[in-house]
Amino acid sequence: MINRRDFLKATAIGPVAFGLERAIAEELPQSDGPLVVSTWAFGAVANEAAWARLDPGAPALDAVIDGVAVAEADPDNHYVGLGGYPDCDGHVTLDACVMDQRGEAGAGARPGDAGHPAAGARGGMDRTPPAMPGGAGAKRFAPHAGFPAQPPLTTGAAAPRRQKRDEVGSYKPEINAESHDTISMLAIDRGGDLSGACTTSGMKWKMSGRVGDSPIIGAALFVDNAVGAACATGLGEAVMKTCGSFLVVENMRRGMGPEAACRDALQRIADTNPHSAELQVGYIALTRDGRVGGHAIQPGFSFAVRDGERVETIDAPSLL
Ligand code: SD4
Repeated sequence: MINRRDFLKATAIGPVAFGLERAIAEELPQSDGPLVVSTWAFGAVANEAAWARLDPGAPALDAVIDGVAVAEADPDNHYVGLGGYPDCDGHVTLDACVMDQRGEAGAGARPGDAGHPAAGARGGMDRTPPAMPGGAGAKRFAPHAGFPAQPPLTTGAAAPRRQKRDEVGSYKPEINAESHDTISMLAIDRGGDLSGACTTSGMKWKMSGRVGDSPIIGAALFVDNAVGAACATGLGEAVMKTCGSFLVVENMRRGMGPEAACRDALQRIADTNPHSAELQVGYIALTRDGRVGGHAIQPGFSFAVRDGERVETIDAPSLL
């Protein structure tokens, strides 16, 4: 159970700010076949694309890449892919990573105009030794991996957004912004193997050059085929500084269920970050034996689950 008193002590703010404690949801039912789970309610659409691969027997890695590609291609999703919000200079820069059942991983930090950075990260994983090329080198490599430059759809729309940012004067993370955020996805396939992908345009109006958690293995995503997998959404700096997804998987290795494992990793943020009451991080997790769970710091985070029997969006419990 969450120790609310400890949380309040660690965050050094009074109970008035919090309202009532929320109940902790019970662990969700176990699945004995393929399953896909992704962050936020909009993940449900992406899950369908992943399920279309998983159901007939495709590997989990193929499924998650095709799944998140749906969000990456959606021009109305302003936190992922080509429709993403630009940084403070008006440039859309995308971060992504993938990890598979072998523990192989690939990532791209701001790889330029690659519209589908998760597939690009997989291309890098398959074809080059570096796990995380970034910047100009990643941009040069992209066409060789089959990802020709593709200008962001929002280039034209960047100017008004930048103007808005200039009005605001700084970038401040918005909790559960528009309920649309980074997509992180985990899947287990018919062979019982796990994979995951995470893809984002990062915090809107972020500092030019900022790299978030989303391309960092162990932060936004971690897969250990013998144990389970976990992934993140929310303020990347808080996730990175606690090796969030790695910690969730390690918690499951030590016997915690997926929801408890996520909750414990969030408590780590609450215990160490004096600003934790003002930021959002959400984790989802999947065990090797088909149990899923999720948790967040703030109310408002949801995740989408799809298996042979369920098409569900679940409101995650939260520390606050
Ligand atoms: C980042 N983690 O760049 C991403 C953004 C995100 O919910 O997930 N927002 O920090």
